[in-house]
Amino acid sequence: MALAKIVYASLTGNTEEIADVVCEALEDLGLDVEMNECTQVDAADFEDADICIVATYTYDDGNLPDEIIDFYEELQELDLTDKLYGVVGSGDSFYDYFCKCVDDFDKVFAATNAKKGAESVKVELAAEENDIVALEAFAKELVSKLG
Ligand code: FMN
Repeated sequence: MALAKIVYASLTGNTEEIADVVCEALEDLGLDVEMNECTQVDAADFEDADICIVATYTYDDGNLPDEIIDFYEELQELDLTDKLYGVVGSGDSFYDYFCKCVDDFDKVFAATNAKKGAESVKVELAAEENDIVALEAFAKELVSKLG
């Protein structure tokens, strides 16, 4: 059975809920899923996964949350050829750089040679019904790309 790993950063819970939605959707599609907070795992753990997913919020002026910086830097060192990846996250459009960290992780994943399995999903604060639909579609799209 294919294995998906979801790594998330979440200060006030919005991104964790988003990660939960993706996790449940992938499980419903028959995958094994491991979900961990970003300080509890190494980026190299993605080497054992078929699908690698990051869920992150964006902090001040479009900066990465402090707690995910080490993970982000480790990810830059990896070769994830033959893996699928996807990125989701929460932000607040009140700020200039809405969900910028989602795009930052997208770029880093692309540089690892992983293949983008689904378009990123950016959520305004907490996920609402339309976001849940988009997150479930994201999961389905990723699974459809498995070889
Ligand atoms: N959201 C953005 O999209 N871009 C930002 O630059 C940004 N800066 C923030 C700075 C501060 C001090 C705070 C408190 C929030 C900021 N946000 C920004 C909004 C958070 O990303 C948003 O509240 C998100 O839902 C938090 O996710 P969490 O509940 O998983 O911690």
